[in-house]
Amino acid sequence: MTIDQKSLAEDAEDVEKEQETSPFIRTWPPSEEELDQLESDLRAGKHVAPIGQTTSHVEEWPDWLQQQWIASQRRRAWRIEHPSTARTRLFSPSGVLMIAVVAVMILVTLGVGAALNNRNGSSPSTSTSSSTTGDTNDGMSGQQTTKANAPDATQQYGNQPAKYVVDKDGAKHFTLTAQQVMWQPVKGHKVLAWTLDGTVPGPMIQATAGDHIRVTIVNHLPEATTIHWHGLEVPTDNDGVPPVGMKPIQPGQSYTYDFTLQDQDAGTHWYHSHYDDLKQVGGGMYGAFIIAPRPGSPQYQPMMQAERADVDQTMFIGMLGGYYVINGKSFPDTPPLVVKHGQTVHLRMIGADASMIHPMHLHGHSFQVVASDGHLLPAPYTKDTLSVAPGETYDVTFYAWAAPGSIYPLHCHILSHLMNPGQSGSEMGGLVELLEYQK
Ligand SMILES: [Cu+2]
Repeated sequence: MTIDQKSLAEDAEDVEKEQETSPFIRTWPPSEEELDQLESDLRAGKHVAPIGQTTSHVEEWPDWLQQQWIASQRRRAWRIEHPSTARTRLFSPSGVLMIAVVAVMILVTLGVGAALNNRNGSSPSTSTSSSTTGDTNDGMSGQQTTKANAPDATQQYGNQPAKYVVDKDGAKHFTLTAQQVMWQPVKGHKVLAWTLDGTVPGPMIQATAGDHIRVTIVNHLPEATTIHWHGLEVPTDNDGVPPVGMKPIQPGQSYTYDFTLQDQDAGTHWYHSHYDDLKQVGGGMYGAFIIAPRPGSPQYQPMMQAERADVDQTMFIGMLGGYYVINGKSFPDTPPLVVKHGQTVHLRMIGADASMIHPMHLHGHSFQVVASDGHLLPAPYTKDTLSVAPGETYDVTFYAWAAPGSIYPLHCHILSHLMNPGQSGSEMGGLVELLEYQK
């Protein structure tokens, strides 16, 4: 017996033992009684299992997820016990009811159509359906559905370089306005966005380690806000987390953050709201904070070398009003990454999603992961799929080897993230962007 076979046999024994001792479901499909017992135990907060004892219950799951899981197991058990064919479905009570409802609807529609035709005296093709506009958000994510008097966005794309003035003491002084706009993740579909300066993502702050930075946030939102400088070593009163260190910035007020960038802050970072986070960050209130290493600092030489590239793109990956978005846009409206054969490309991926990890996969190329959370890795590694978790940033580089005119997708590999609300089948949307080689 080789070591591998031995460990496999031991694993199988362990699993058997675990199944015997697990207080959870032992047979599949579970019986109604077992499901009832499990449900009442879960509701009573029992079964806080040692890690690894079972896969059927995770103690950290929130209530709603537990209930969802139980419901899914019930449905599954029911389907296994009651295998249905098209015939049984059609003649089941619900099937018969469905046929009756459809028949009534057809009759009513014909009746209304006929009445209208009689009134108009002609035009059998007159449509009686009221058209719905794709104007407002499809309501996939509850927090975005608030009707607001937000103006339409005046710019189509975010990530624009943030402008600054130099104060008398030499500080670079940026001013960003927090405001709501109606934003289009794809043409013709507007969602309410919480933004800085009216775009998703907000303006890109670019600076150099050692810079003295001031950022004035003017709050034109209907509620309070703050900005957190994600990944930067700033004093607690500038960290942007109420009630720790600072008070929230109330609507109509402004606040100026004031800090100096450290050498260890060099790299790809970002800023985002830290107030009513789900609504504000989930609504698009974030932007890039790109910090170049200070010449002469320990970070300078290695970082300039590792991240040197002909093409530099920042990609915020997240969700907005029910749409999966890269830089605030869903495919096919995500701007392409345009390269020339022979160039080197530097992608800065930033996980701006409120809850999901997105495994980003590049077709036809592998890339070097050179930095994470802004910091250079001791040894870069090669990947073609990189999971970007909420809050993380990654710097990856690759060589554009392919022939002029080539096109490759760069997309999330959770396939349900490649759809826009209302899409189905072969349509593609969501977290896809195209790597396009110039001809
Ligand atoms: Cu994804």
